[in-house]
Amino acid sequence: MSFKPALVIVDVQEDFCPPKGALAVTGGRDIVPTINELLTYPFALKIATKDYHPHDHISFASNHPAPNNKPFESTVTITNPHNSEETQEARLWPDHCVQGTKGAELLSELDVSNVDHIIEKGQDKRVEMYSAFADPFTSPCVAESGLADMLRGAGITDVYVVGLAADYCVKFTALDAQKEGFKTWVVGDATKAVDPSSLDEVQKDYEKAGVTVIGRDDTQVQRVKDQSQKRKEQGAKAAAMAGVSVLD
Ligand code: VGL
Ligand code: ZN
Repeated sequence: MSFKPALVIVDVQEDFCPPKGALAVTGGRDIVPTINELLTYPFALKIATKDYHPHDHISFASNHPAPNNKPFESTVTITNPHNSEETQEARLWPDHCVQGTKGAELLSELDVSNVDHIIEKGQDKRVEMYSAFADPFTSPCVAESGLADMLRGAGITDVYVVGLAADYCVKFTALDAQKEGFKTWVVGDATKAVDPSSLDEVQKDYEKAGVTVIGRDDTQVQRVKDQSQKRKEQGAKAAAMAGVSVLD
């Protein structure tokens, strides 16, 4: 059975982290050593995503009139710009991850030298986009990132998701990855939530969808680590059968 894993690192950006992030998630910075360790493993593809909003983005409380514009509290109804019948209730946030600002940058301690691609999302001011694949509208979808094609093009079978925040962008990215046909694993130790008390609900959503939460020492992570060794052994075996010798 083929196994070709990808690592997707969601929104490990300054604005989602203490001490200065506009939408800081408690402990957000603490997951970086674990992610950097995962980045040294032989994933076939390593992708980092960035929430990357224009200043007039619909999810910013500052872009809505009082009194229904309290960050973290108020919600608004967003209508599909291509279909007035399709609507979605979305939470309002402080301004965050504005294109070109310090807050939108990936954490400097994240080892981006091991990342193959960076995907930006949330650029369309008309829609919220937690998932790194697409906005939540379906008839039709408004904004797609190209992530699904990138993963499929590389022959990926399994997607490992880490990053911020566990209850928003990580959750919707993992659910979409599974929906797109990839066996999806969330490395729980390498995520932090905006609201940790919501994680039981997130777990239920994952169970319904077939997404599995694992620890960093899980056998499924070990399986990724073992890849390079196995590939080498297979290569040596194939070469031996073909009658050639391989120098390591
Ligand atoms: C996120 C809230 C707003 C996230 C992005 O990355 O989880 N949360 N925008
Ligand atoms: Zn956002």
